[in-house]
Amino acid sequence: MIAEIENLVNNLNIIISAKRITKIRKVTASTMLGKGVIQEIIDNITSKKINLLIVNSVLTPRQQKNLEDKLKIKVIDRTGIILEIFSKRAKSKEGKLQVELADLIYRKSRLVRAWTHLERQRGGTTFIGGPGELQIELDRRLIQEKINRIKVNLKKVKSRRNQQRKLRKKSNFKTFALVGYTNAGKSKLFNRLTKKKQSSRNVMFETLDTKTGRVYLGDNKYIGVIDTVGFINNIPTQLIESFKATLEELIYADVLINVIDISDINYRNKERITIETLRMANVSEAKINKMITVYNKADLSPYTLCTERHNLISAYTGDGVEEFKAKLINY
Ligand SMILES: Nc1nc2c(ncn2[C@@H]2O[C@H](COP(=O)(O)OP(=O)(O)OP(=O)(O)O)[C@@H](O)[C@H]2O)c(=O)[nH]1
Ligand SMILES: [Mg+2]
Repeated sequence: MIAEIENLVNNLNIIISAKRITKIRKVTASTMLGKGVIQEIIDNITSKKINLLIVNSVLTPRQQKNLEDKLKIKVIDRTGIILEIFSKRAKSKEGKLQVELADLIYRKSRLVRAWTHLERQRGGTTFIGGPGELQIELDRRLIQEKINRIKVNLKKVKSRRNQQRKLRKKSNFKTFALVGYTNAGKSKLFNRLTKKKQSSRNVMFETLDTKTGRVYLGDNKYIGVIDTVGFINNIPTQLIESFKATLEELIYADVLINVIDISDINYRNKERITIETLRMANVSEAKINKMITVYNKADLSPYTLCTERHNLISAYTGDGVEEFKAKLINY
């Protein structure tokens, strides 16, 4: 899974000068990492002029602070990186609100801010120099007030969504929500099915917002298909908490479709992570049990198309998609 964090980090235009997998036999409570590893990092910092340490794990605020004090450079954990990617991707007002909320919840618990919005506006993700180094302590009360304001705004989003759902119910459509690991090809499949042009790129978390489209199944039958945000291993709980409005779509959808990139050797693991994340998002067991699984990117995999049994498709070439669509009539 080191490739995954590297991918995320590269997406933020951070240059990786050194990386290391370390087996932690005994967690040092104050810094997570032991003395030996810390010394090795210090040596690297000096020899390679490194100014940021990324720990691909969840650090407590105290651990982060202690590491920063020892290393004299910024330290960021997996949650921080994922939140940073999300804030880079958010485009719609709702997406931005939800990401900001996650960011604030994260920061509220931190002793020191990882970096400020001001810094971001000034020069992007530079990590060194700038006002961030002054380690401006954010007034927790101010953060809380901001959190409350965002929550009020998101409530309005929620009621708008409820309204839309009611309309959908009236039209008697069954809705199918595409779920799955980030980059599995949900948006590509959504485009194939609905003939819409949802952005689909080879980057993680391209989609943050929900989009709905209509699909004609023939015989005067239509269904609604929903494209939504992708999941990842160890998804920050702050994101689940703040993306409630988006994730609620999954609770209200009639059927879920788990889109899996079968060309990925880790696909079984990702299938499991998706199910765990759905549970975290309060999706019922009944809905998880009747979830349809579709194996995408068949064009990149050695498996041969056997759509009848496996729902093997390629959203890219279109192979198997019509056959898969035909099966949706039965739900
Ligand atoms: N070769 C191949 N590439 C595919 C296929 N489906 C999707 N892709 C590519 O995989 C990448 C990710 O596709 P998306 O549709 O953006 O994936 P997603 O699941 O929506 O990702 P998030 O929005 O990040 O959750 C894009 O570069 C797509 O072109 C497929 O069947 N075959
Ligand atoms: Mg997408």
